[in-house]
Amino acid sequence: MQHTTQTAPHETSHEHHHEDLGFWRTYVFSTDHKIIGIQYAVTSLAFLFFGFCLMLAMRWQIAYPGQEIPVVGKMLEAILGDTAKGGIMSPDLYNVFGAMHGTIMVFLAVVPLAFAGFGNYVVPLQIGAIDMAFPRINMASYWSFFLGCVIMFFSFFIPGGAAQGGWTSYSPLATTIPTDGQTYWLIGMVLLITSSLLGSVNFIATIIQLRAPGMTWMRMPFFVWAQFVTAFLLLLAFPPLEAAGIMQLMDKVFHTSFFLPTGLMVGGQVADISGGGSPLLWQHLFWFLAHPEVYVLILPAIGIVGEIVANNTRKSIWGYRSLVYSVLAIGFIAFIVWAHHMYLTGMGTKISAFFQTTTMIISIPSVIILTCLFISLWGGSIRFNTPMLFALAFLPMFGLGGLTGLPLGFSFADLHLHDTYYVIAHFHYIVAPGTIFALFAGVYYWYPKATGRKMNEFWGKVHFWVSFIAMNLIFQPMFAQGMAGMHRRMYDGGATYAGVLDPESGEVVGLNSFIISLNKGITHAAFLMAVAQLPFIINFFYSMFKGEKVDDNPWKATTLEWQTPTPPPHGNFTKEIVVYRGPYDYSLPGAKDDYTPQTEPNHK
Ligand code: HEM
Ligand SMILES: [Cu+2]
Repeated sequence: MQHTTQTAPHETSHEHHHEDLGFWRTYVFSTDHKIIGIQYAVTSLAFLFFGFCLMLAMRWQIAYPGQEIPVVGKMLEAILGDTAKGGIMSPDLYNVFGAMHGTIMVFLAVVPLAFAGFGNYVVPLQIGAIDMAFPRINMASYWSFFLGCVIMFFSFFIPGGAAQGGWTSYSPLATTIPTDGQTYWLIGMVLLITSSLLGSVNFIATIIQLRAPGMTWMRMPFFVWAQFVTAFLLLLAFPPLEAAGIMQLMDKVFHTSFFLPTGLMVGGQVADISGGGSPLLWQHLFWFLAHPEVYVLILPAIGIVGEIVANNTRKSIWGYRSLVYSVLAIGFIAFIVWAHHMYLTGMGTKISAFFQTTTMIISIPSVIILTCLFISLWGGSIRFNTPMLFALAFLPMFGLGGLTGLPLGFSFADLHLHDTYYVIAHFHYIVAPGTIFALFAGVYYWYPKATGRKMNEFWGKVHFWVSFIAMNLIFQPMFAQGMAGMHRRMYDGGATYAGVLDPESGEVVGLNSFIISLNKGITHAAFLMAVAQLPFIINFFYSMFKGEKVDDNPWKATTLEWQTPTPPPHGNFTKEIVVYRGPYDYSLPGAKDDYTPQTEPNHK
C-alpha cells in the first residue's frame, strides 16, 4: 500500500488552528486553501462576465457595422473617449476588445476558475489533506494573479487603451503598435505566469505528499488526477513564455530585437532597430505554452464532469484506469503538437507532417476519455439535476469541438481553414459550451459544500436550457461562415469582402449575403446568452442567504470532500480520515445505501 506522510488531523490540532486571526487574515490575506479557492473563483467569475461583455460590444459591431452600440455606447464614449466616438466602436477599439476578450477569457477567467478556483477548494478536501502543502505560496499565487488582473484591467484606461495585438501577441505586430497597451499586457502576463507557477508546484507537492492514509494513486478521484496533470502542464509550459514575454517587453521598451527581423518596415519606413531577431521564435515560444494551455482549460473541466457523472448515474465511472492513463498520455503528448498552429508559416512539409501526426495521436486519448464518460451513462438511473444537465451537455459539445479540430490538424485542410471563423467555432465549442458548461456544473455541484445551501434548481434549469440553446445558435453558424472563407478578427464582420466580383466571369466570389447575414443571428443569440446569465447571477447571490439548507453530503456522494462539516472549518476534517476504497463505490451489491463513502471500511 502507498505510504503517505501526512498524519490525520486531530480534534486538538483543529482547535489549535482556530486562533483568532481577525478579519483581514481570515478572509483577505488568508492562507486557507478554501478561502483562496473562493477568492480565485469570485475574481475569475467577475472577469468571465467582463470578457463576455467585451465580446457583446464586438458582436454588435460585427452585425451592425458603424452603428452606435445600444445602451452602453454613450457610456463607452464617456469613459474611453475618441475610440468610441458617438458610441460607435472604432477599429482600434475593436482590436483592443478582441485582444482583451481572448486574454481575459483564457488567463483571467477560465484557467484561474478551473484550475485555481476549483483546484484549491476541492483538491485538498478530496485527498483528505488539511490544507495545501505551502499555504503562504498559495496566498502569494493569488495575490500575484490579482495584481496581474489589476494591471490588465487598468490598461483599458491609459491613453491609447489596452493591448491590440490579439491574445497571441505576435511579433512584430505587438511591439510596433505605437500605444502602451502591450507593455501593460506583458507586465500583466509576467505576473499571471508567476502566479500559475507558484500554484502548480503547490498542487504537485500537495497531491504527492498530503494524501490521507489509504488514498493510493488509483483511489484518487478523477478530478484530482486531472488537476495533477494540469499542474505539470503549467509548470513545464509556462516558463518559456515567461522568458519570451520578458524578451518581448525588452523589444517594446528598450528597443532590443529578439523577435524583430532586419529590414522591418513600419508605416512605410525602415524601423529603427538593430534587427536580426526572429518573429517565428515568438510563435514557437507562444504556442509551446498555448497548446498545453488548451489542455489546462479542458482537463479540469473533464475532471469535474467525471465527478458529477459518477455521482448522478449512481455508478462508478466506466474505465477509471483508462481515464487516468488517457489524461497522463495527454500530459506528455501535449508538449509535441504546438506547431499545428503554424502550418502556414512556411516551416516545411516534413515538420508539418510531424506535427500533423502527433496531433492525430493526441486525439486518441481524448476520444477514449469521451467514450468512457459516455459509456458511464449506460444503464445508470440518472438524476437530472442542474449540475448533471451541464455535465451531460458538456459531452456532445466537447465532442463537437474535438471532432471539428481534426480538419485543422491536417496541414492541407488547414490551408483553407486557418484563421477563419471555422477556427473560432471549433475552439469555442471546446472552451465555451465545453469548458464553461463544466465549470457551471462544478459551481452548482460544490456550491452547497462551500456555503451550506443549495442553489435554486428551477432557475438553474432555466439557466441551463437557455444557455444551451444560445451557445449553439452562436457558434454553429460560425462553422459555415468559416468554411465560406470568412476571416477572423475582421472589424466589420466581413462586409468589406462581401459580394466581390470575379473580374473575368463577373460572378460573386466574395462572401455571399447569406453568410454575412448570419452575423445578425449570431449577435442576437449572444444577447440571449447574456440574458440567460441573469438567473445564474441572481441565484448565485440569493442562494447564499436564502437557498435551501443542506446537510454535509447533499448529493449522497462517496468522495472525501463530503465527509467534512459544511462548510468545512479551518483544518477541514473533524475526524480522522482513512481511505478504504476507490472513489466511486456507488450501488454496491449488498451495501446499505446506494453509495459507500471512501472512508467506509470493508465489512465481511
Ligand atoms: C459565449 C461566450 C463567447 C462568445 C460569444 C465569444 C465570441 C468570440 C468571437 C466572435 C471571437 C472572434 C472575434 C474576431 O475574430 O474578431 C472570439 C475570439 C476569441 N475568444 Fe471568444 N467568445 C466567447 C467565450 C470565450 C471563452 C470562454 C474563451 C476562452 C476560454 C474565449 C476565447 C477567445 C479567444 C482566445 C479568441 C481569439 C482572440 C484573438 O483573436 O486574439 N472566448 N470570441
Ligand atoms: Cu494546439
